[in-house]
Amino acid sequence: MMWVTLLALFATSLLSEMVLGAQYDYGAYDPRRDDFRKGTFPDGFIWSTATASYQIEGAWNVDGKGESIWDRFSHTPGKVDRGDTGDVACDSYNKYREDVQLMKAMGLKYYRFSLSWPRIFPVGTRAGGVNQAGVDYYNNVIDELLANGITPMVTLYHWDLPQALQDRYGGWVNEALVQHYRDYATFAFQTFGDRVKYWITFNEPWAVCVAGYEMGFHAPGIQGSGNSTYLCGHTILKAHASAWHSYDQTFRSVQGGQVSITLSCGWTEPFDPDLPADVIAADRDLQFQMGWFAHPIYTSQGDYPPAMKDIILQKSLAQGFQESRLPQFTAAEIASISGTYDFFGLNHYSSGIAMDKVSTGQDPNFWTDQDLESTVAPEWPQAASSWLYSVPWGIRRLLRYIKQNYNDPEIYITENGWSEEEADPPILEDTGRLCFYMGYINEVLKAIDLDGVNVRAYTAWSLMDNFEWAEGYTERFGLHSVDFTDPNRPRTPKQSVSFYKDVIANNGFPEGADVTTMVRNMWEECRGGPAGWAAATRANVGLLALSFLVSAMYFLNM
Ligand code: GBH
Repeated sequence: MMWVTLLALFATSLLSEMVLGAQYDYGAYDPRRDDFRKGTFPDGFIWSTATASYQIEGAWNVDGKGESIWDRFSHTPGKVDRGDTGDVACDSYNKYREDVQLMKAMGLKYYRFSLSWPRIFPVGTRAGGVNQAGVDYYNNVIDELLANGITPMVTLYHWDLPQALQDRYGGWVNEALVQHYRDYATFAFQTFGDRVKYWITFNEPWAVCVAGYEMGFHAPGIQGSGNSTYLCGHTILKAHASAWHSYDQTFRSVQGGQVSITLSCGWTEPFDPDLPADVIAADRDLQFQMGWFAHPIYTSQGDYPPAMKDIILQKSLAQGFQESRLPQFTAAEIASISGTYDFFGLNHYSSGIAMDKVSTGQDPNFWTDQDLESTVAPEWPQAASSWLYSVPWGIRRLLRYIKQNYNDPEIYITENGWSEEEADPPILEDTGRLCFYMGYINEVLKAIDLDGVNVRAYTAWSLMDNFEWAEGYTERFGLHSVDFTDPNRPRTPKQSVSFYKDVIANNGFPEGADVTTMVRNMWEECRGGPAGWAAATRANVGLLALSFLVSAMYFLNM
């Protein structure tokens, strides 16, 4: 009798260890999914913040800079909220030394920023001439960073195309941009590559093509009907690969740097995980967001994802087109794009839920091509941005997906962040952002420790409030607040600065350090109660002790 009881107890304890132990099952109802995890990040982990040229520099028409499509777009009435522009923005063209001190005060050793193409080539082409003042500016920024112990990570294209290239070619739908982009990238490698070792060719081609060439709410403001979006993506993939090869052939052996692209992707859960059609729809959503660019670059078979090729072909034929609206690569192009990476640059913010829904309309576009409907969970906290929800566990699932589908690359998280509304006085106690960062960074730690994902860098968007594209200055993503009504554009740290500073100093969440106390208190506040790490630790220790006791009794034949 005793034996039966003991065996039953043993089995129960084994079972509870399996369920509650180190292994996470990703089940939506896993009660430990959101537990806090203590621990530090791998040695040499990169902590960074990011900005982009048009969003911070200002000085849109000084010292020989050419006009960009964002200058043109923001100067066109009705395109940007309230008519805001990046004419002055954070005035970082003049205040970059101060920006570097903000980073230094946070203990940051890396900074991701972008070059304005028309500040360097005013009309977009090498033949059209180099603007030396623009080159000097970026030399100064890079030198200032290095003098302060901060490593630059440079994005070559964060959306501010020279307007001249838009006028002459129609922008990214035109193949001619491949060579002009290669010339620009090559010039940047040549000029700055002695000091810059991390290059990102494009920031978020999805946004460039969907917001710029399909929806039209970003520059150049084109409302496409069917294939301008895919043509844009096609050109960008070729331009990226061409620049990567330029670096690989000419500069890599001398400069020893790395070149990749940054893709944006939210995580997508199936609406009904038991319905195969929804599971496939959720994956299709990821294919249209990320696979579109990741599959050609990060898989050895290359080319667009089969799911995308199939569905767009089928829709195109049904709509009376002779061939797919998704352009085709030649075998040589597929081969020359595949493998053009040194790491996986990821911008991740939010999550969604997708269900399968066949769209019957004949209207050919990027959305009807996907046959899905998206929603969010009612309990997800929402930021000031309409598309942004806090779903910390989403980043862990996405990281694992990238590991599994794209060749286990080194992943550099190149953006992650949270917005609050513009307010007077500005919101400096930005608890929402602090909680967002804490939750997401903690899930990145789980991805590394528990799922073996090779994450090398985390980058907070953004160093400071800046020009938030079509939303102007109405949405604030900064760790620092910027007063855009003051000609001096003063910067003030928000509460999240002290949190991020502690995380950087401690390389994560080690036990015993000061950050632990702060994190513990804030974690409970963020989760609305002490359900987090303390309780979980107690439960764990209790279960472990019980299982030891039972096993010991069993082996001692008691
Ligand atoms: C980043 O993109 C940008 O790189 C950065 O410049 C920007 O300031 C930051 O985000 C904050 O917005 O089509 O309406 O559903 C963010 C990722 C992905 C956000 C696409 C908007 C879709 C909006 N973006 N997303 S919508």
